[in-house]
Amino acid sequence: MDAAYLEARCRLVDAALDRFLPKAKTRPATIHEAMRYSLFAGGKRLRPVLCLASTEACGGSVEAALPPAAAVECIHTYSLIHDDLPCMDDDDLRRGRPTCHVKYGEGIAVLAGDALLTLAFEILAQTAPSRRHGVAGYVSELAVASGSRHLIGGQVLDLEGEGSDILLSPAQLRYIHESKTAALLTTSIRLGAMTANATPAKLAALSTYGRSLGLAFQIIDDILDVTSTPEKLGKSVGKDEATAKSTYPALYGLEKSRKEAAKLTKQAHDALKPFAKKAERLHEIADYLLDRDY
Ligand code: GRG
Repeated sequence: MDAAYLEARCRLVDAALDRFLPKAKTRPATIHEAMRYSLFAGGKRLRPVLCLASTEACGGSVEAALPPAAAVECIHTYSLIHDDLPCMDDDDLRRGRPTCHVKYGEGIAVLAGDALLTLAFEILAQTAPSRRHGVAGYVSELAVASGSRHLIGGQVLDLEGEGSDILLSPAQLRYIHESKTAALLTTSIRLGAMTANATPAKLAALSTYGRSLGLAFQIIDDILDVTSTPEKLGKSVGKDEATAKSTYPALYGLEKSRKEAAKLTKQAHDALKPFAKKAERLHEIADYLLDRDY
């Protein structure tokens, strides 16, 4: 992956987020500070970068895709803040910093998550419609991916599986990964394409890419929980094993999990055939995610 491209994209996304977010001093300052604290803590910006690369693959303008790119990062950050709360995963470290509730208290952390969730839709509503896709379509796309059938639904199943000493079946595990991880990644990609007036056929191909990429991404995330360090990842590690959580490494072992991630990444590449050279960045991102060590 071209590091200069990634850095430039992250800078563009960060500048857009800074513009879209209320200033830290806007009253009541605590909530705006807390939102900014978690949002600007150094995430990989994977979802917005995918959104912009997908726009490029469809021949659209990166500028026009900045609102959806910022919106998906707000949703993602909200989900991390809430996932780290004591009533969920109870984590102290995220993106290399104390988690939002450790820094600001639980009440403010809940509200900072809520505020980022609602702000995401405020930002998304500012996206210009394309010929085939209107603002209602954008809003519906993000609402469905973030709602009880996908992002939140996956978290519910994860919560219900906690404390159980029975490993989930492969189909159940895949369903959780699809809901919790792949759905928002796919929607980030689809929104970028929608702003570029993508045809239904292109959207279908990008959905296949997103689903395969999202599943591979989650498997690698689970592998890194076993093999990496908090210094590298900026979050706690080893928790899955300690809590006997059902993950790919727990079900299949590390080697088989790596093979599955590689197979899914190949499927992601294959889905991009209709885009030929235009999908170069999407291909690079898929390889970069498979090979990452953080
Ligand atoms: C709505 C509370 C709530 C949760 C939804 C998304 C989610 C479920 C929980 C967040 C924690 C988690 C393990 C999510 C799975 C997806 C994933 C691996 C997130 C980490 O994403 P990265 O690596 O993070 O892109 P950065 O910090 O780089 O943005």
